[in-house]
Amino acid sequence: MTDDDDPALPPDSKLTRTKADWVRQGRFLTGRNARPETERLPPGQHLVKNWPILDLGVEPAIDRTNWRLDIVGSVATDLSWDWAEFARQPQVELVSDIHCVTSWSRYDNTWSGTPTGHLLEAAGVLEEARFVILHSYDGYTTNLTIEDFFSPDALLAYSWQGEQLSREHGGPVRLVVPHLYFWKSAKWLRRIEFSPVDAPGFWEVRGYHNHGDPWTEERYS
Ligand SMILES: Nc1nc2c(c(=O)[nH]1)N[C@H]1C(S)=C(S)[C@@H](COP(=O)(O)O)O[C@H]1N2
Ligand SMILES: [Mo]
Repeated sequence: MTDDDDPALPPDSKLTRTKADWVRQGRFLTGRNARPETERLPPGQHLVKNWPILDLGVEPAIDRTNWRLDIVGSVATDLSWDWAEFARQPQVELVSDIHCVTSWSRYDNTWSGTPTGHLLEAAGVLEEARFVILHSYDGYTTNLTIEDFFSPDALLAYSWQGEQLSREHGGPVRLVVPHLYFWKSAKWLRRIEFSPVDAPGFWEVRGYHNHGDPWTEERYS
């Protein structure tokens, strides 16, 4: 599968334009530098109890019967999982906090899914792989280093708080990488591409940080 197969991006929404403006303003930067060991809430963040929805404004309706996940690129074996095959992979339950660059954080989210580390073996990720590019059903992309992608608390999640992951939050399956700002956690996952070279994604080419560590306020590049 090539990039030509990616669906076209939806037109800019008001939120997309607002978030692009924040790059220019340096919105929510405090200059403080909290440490996760001593302070649970990263600098410039506030706690919410609800779970806000943030995306490009198009929420693809994919159900488990027509969903597929391809794992391609720097791998020994290309994989293309349908739901039944995904469900046969090892599953874990992990609890983590969400930190969104729009300044909200949400504690204690219980996720179920396949740990990303399982892909190392399942696809035979090659030595040359340095980066992971996530491609989603809405045309969204985002990029991570393999170290961040294979973090022990990262997973391909299909459930949240014991319930099936809803469409608006990225169901059937989304990535969850809790130690980075939540824009790195691609919803409606379609394809995972391992690569020797980096490929900045939707927000990374619009002024957002290539790495996105909330603890050091890597909001903008
Ligand atoms: N496919 C896709 N994934 C995405 C996005 C998106 O627009 N499309 N938005 C990102 C952003 S900016 C955030 S903050 C989180 C929001 O996830 P939530 O709506 O479940 O809170 O999803 C991330 N993953
Ligand atoms: Mo976001």
